[in-house]
Amino acid sequence: MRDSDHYEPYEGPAGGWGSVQSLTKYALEEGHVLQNSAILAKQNKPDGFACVSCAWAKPADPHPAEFCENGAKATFWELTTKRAGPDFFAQHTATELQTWPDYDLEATGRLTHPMRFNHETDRYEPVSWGKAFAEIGRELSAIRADDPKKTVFYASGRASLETSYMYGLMARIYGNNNLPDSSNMCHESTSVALPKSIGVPVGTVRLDDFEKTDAIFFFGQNVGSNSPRMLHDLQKASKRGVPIVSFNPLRERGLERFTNPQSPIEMATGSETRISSEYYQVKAGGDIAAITGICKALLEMDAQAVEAGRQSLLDHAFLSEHTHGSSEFLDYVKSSDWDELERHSGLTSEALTRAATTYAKAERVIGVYGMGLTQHKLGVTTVRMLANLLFLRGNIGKDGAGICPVRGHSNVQGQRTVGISEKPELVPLDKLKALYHFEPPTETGYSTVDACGAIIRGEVSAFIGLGGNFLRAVPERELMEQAWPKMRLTVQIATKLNRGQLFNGEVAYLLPCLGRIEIDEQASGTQVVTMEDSTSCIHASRGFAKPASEHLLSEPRIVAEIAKATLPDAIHVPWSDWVDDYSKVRDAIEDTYPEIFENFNARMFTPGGFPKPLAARHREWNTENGKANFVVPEALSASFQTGTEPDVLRLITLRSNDQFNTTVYGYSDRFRGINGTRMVVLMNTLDMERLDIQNGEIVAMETKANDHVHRRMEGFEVVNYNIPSGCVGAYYPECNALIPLWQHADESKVPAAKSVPVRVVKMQAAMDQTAA
Ligand SMILES: Nc1nc2c(c(=O)[nH]1)N[C@H]1C(S)=C(S)[C@@H](COP(=O)(O)OP(=O)(O)OC[C@H]3O[C@@H](n4cnc5c(=O)[nH]c(N)nc54)[C@H](O)[C@@H]3O)O[C@H]1N2
Ligand SMILES: Nc1nc2c(c(=O)[nH]1)N[C@H]1C(S)=C(S)[C@@H](COP(=O)(O)OP(=O)(O)OC[C@H]3O[C@@H](n4cnc5c(=O)[nH]c(N)nc54)[C@H](O)[C@@H]3O)O[C@H]1N2
Ligand SMILES: [Mo]
Repeated sequence: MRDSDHYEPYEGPAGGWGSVQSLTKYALEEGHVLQNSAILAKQNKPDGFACVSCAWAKPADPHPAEFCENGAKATFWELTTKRAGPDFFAQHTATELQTWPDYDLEATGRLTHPMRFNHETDRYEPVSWGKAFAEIGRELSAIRADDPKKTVFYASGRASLETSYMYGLMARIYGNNNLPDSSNMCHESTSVALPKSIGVPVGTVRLDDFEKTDAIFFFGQNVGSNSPRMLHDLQKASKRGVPIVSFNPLRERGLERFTNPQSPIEMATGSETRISSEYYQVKAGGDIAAITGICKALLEMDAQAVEAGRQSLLDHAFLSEHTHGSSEFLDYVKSSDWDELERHSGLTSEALTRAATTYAKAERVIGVYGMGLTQHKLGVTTVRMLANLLFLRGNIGKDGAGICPVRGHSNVQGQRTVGISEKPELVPLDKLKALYHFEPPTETGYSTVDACGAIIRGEVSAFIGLGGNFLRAVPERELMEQAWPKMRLTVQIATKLNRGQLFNGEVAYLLPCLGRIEIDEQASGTQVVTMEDSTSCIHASRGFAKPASEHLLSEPRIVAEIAKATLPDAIHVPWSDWVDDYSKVRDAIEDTYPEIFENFNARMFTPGGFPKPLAARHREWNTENGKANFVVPEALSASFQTGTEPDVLRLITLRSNDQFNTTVYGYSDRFRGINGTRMVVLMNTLDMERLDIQNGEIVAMETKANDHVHRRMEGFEVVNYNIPSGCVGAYYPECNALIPLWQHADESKVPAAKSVPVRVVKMQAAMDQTAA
């Protein structure tokens, strides 16, 4: 037996000196230190730019440095001095580049020229923008004439409201609703669950609620890595003595303790703030059972209180006036069995009773969550269970309380607001029809999973990617990579090279665009763009840096040029005027969505953003029955039923602290103590003993699925880790080859990336090699 070479437990807090050191390293590697430091001062400021990393709210009264380690990394990564220009592409074939790791591909730097792929030389070659748009337009028109549903318009959640509005409009005039979005792999479970529960598709919490809350319940979100600025809000709450109760299979450091790197005193004295006051290592997919257990304990305590003549612990007035289905839900909870709840959650009844006691003591509770809830078979139900829990004590629609999904990409929520959706019923088609004089398509388009299925079946002819790394982010990687080149046209609008761009249709383009931090000059002058954050506040963002190359075009311009070349019939859309002056796109957004975007151009610089109206915040329920709705869960486990086979484990695919989705910044997952490699599998001692697997051993993983696809990956180093037995952890996107496409959340179709049924398999050959 040998130890893992790549694991050493991390003892420090989140933030602190580690984050300063980590940043200095990136600043040096990516160049431009001084310029970038000046630019960082503008990050997330009312007159500055919105961070390109996470979607967490931007306060109206920002800190002098309103950024975090990972936000600053994202800035350095975009403003790098490295370039992947025509010389680079002349030297490397796509076949060669397919062997490079994700990190190496993006580390080549910013794309500089529009490129067309030449299948004969197996290389990207420079092309003029004019030729590129003309050919893309011809190809798209030909496909449209055959069947407009054969084209997919994907968007990753970074593009601005302006670009997104134009992109969605282009797809609809083209003739389809094939507008899958990264949200389909992410918070779509939220977008399906919350309208049914509370009548809005988004969270109800605003930043100031964190100042008024009495308790925070935190499910399946890794704040220290994925939304570190939120640690400021949590730290302040903790210092007020607010309990923070976390449910997560892993003991994530950011959820445990934090040293604010922006506080000189904390840095000098090394003082830390506890974040979680209670920490429950729930099993993957165990949250439905955990929440049922909390509710059960609450009911037991309530019965005792009432019997003793004390006040009830439930908010009966709220339940009767505002909700539907409470008695069915309470009956369900009462009839649930503690043994079953313990088995499915992996938590004891004592632990769940402790959490319930904290819940019962607090007048105002916020429920926060992330991918740990949404990326499961019953992801939609799990989100609704959290709403159920909040309903019991009237914790929606009052100050200091509410539900808080922490969104992913910096404008992913906003893209949905302005029409990027495969679901036409969510878009004001009548308005679009009146404004632009066309017949909008009414058939539901492809979600991400549906688009993948159609690509695998050979039913898609063209794929346009507005940002992102679709092929690397989706499940079923091997089938997808085989099917992808069979498309006629693939176009990627991007800032950096990634693996998805190395698999190409017969005609393929790589179109480089400005990043959000860069100055965007158009005919009317320097432009600003807008986005919506996780708390539904809408902000302007102004670029400050010199563009990476003089050949870059802005995203609105690229979308407009493709639209003009493809849709000669769209004579009522002023594409060119919009590009000349983005404020005119904002006027169009306002005309289309007057309730949300009233006075848009005037309000976009409001410090902290201007809020989107949210009926649920005022206890108005825009649901079918006009009530907030309880749900009775269909099962206690949110995961796929893996049967009784003990060797089938639930694989949780994880993000490290050194990546943004498929963008790998480096190989240091500092808080988890994993360094130098991403090919690890985190395993519990009991599972290792049962399967006779040693720490540091190199193993394979195979998916347990009753279909005919053999999904296997080799070369994972086992790290003996504090993770519930029956669960293993490994990194996304490396593991996506193991996720069956059909293994997604019911209703929302979010790939079930947090519990893939796998077997960990010994690799005899590899072991012998290690021993030798
Ligand atoms: N630096 C950085 N920031 C990011 C991103 C990034 O990659 N890097 N990605 C952005 C995007 S697009 C998104 S969507 C968000 C993602 O941010 P998160 O929502 O935090 O997503 P993950 O890191 O995938 O997983 C969240 C946590 O869920 C836990 N978990 C897994 N399974 C379960 C379960 O069954 N129950 C519970 N209770 N917990 C579980 C995991 O241990 C992990 O801590 O972050 C955004 N911000
Ligand atoms: N197994 C597993 N799979 C997952 C997840 C998981 O937790 N586990 N998470 C899912 C989630 S939550 C998400 S959101 C998806 C992410 O899926 P995507 O959003 O498709 O992927 P990203 O990795 O964010 O995309 C990175 C690329 O975006 C491009 N880019 C960066 N900035 C810009 C810009 O300003 N403009 C343009 N045009 N391009 C830009 C760069 O070329 C970069 O290579 O992955 C999903 N897949
Ligand atoms: Mo996401």
